Amino acid sequence: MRAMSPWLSSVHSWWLALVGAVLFILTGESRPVLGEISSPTLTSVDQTQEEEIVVKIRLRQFEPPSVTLQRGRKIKLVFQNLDSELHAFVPTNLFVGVNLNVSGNGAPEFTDKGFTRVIIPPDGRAEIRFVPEQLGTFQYLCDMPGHDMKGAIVVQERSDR
Ligand SMILES: [Cu+2]
Repeated sequence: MRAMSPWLSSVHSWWLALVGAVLFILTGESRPVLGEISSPTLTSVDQTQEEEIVVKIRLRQFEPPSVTLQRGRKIKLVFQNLDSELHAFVPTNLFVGVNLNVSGNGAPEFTDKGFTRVIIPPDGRAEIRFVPEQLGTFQYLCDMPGHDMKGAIVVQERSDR
């Protein structure tokens, strides 16, 4: 037998699940075969779904001051500036070697070390999409002159597996 491509093999297992469901319906086997079928489906949906976490910036403070992300899970981290002045999100180490996407109406800055900060206008927002890979606590700050603003991003092991 020929080796199956990953795509074919996922179609293959999906097909097996479908056959299982049909057999269940036809034979009326007692306990929920459906539960066994739906759990792999949920897992695959979960892997593509991103989690959204919003940090509000109000009165020169990050709210909440600490957020927790799960390693390996797609995240959309949103900074929402509710003040009438500029703020910046300046990460330390969290994004070293990490692919990310910055959207919103902020002004992101990149150097040869990667993403270094994003300046967020009054009533503006910055959205950072990435997959955290490194465990730990990562401090961040706002480096606007006179602003003493700090926050933390905690990356922990996924709890759902
Ligand atoms: Cu600030």
